Amino acid sequence: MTTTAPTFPETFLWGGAVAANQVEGAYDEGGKGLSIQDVMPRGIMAPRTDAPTPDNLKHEAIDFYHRYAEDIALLAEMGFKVFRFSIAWSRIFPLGDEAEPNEEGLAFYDRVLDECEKHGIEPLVTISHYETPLHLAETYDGWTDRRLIGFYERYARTLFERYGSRVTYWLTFNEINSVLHAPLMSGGINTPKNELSRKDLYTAIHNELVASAAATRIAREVVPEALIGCMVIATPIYPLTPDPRDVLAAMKADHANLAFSDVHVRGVYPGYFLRTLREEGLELSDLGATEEDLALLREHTVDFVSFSYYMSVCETATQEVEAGEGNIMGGVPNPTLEASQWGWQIDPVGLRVVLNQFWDRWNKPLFIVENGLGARDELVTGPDGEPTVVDDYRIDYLRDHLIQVGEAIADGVTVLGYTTWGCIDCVSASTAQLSKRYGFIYVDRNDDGSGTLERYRKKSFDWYKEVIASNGASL
Ligand code: BGP
Repeated sequence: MTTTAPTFPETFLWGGAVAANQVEGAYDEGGKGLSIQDVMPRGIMAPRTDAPTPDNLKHEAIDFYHRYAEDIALLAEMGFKVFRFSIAWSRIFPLGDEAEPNEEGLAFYDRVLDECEKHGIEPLVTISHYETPLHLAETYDGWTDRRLIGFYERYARTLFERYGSRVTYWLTFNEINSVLHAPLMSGGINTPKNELSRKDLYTAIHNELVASAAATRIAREVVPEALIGCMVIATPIYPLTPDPRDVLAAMKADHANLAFSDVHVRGVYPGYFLRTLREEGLELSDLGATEEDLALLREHTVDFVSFSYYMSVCETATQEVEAGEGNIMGGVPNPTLEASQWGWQIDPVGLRVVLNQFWDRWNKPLFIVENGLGARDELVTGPDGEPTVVDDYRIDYLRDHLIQVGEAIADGVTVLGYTTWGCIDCVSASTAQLSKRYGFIYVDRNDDGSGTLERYRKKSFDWYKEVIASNGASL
């Protein structure tokens, strides 16, 4: 097998990604309401708290709310072409269901966009990234209630009207398929996972998909030049053995994820999804799906498919194997792969596999909007006397994955761009800690909340700068 040097299109969008709740802090400033993240101090797997508690690192996070200009300047120094960030719904509509937006919240993102424009960085905006207003979780049980569709429509319209002339790329929901595994974080569903009925879970999925299509319809009307993308967790699921029963188990697990983009892209619920519903004793009508909903899904499909990629997993129907560590997707470990310090199995080739699978399946441009290595970094003094991190492990991870992106492009896949996750260190979604770091930029803040919040360039900072400057040739 020959491997050619990767070639990226001239228009390739190189950059990085963050989410509001993981970087902004200022959780009660500027008229912001509480979001579900403000009562999730211990991450996805732990139960929520009754009210905000002082140990919640997201309350200050890395203080991007006050330091955004300095941070975006650092991203610009690396040559970023694109910066993915999310808008905190509860900054714009503090409760989520009120009639009028909060001007102070809107003005903050104007300022963020000003900085992006100053540096010629294209914004890529996630409308909802695990930040459902807490009031919607507590009063409506999140997306299980279809009234959220209307609240989301109002929110999305407000964003398109305010920022539409400045933002081309929009994502409706971050990792929409994660609602299967993390209903509170992903779907603002307050009912604990073990008490949530399948009917309510599938209703929430339907409501989110309809809301996404509704936002797409509004974008077509308000900003016809906008490009709307869906966003899913992409995890290749391999059969653990060649036994056809394992192959089938892997296919079924894959279907659970593919269903979301099948609806976003093709506009109809796939047969295998309807079968899953039937096996649960449900029909689409039990989820409250109306003829109007189905027409909306059909008529307002997305322009591109975006995804996060961190790992692959295996499935088996024939063996007793313990589930993999640390990831929300389930599956069992692949005996051929190494794992990160948090048990996420590292599989660069899987990225090429998934890019090909998605391209063949949907024929829509793809955007890799998250990829990276969470690691414990050690701050040392660099040759210039400045603190730094010698993160060769991160460079290796990113290089290996980018080479596979190049391979997929050579396979004929259209890839719009690549934004690494947590381009600046931020609070981790799964652990709610700062010690799981992904950035090119180190932020001096520790899990106990101590630290100066100073920013330092890691070794990977200069490496990525060179990758961007050479349009991938330096890989
Ligand atoms: C994705 C989320 C991000 C981000 C990333 C890394 O699932 O969209 O918000 O946090 O994973 O995960 P973690 O922070 O748990 O390492």
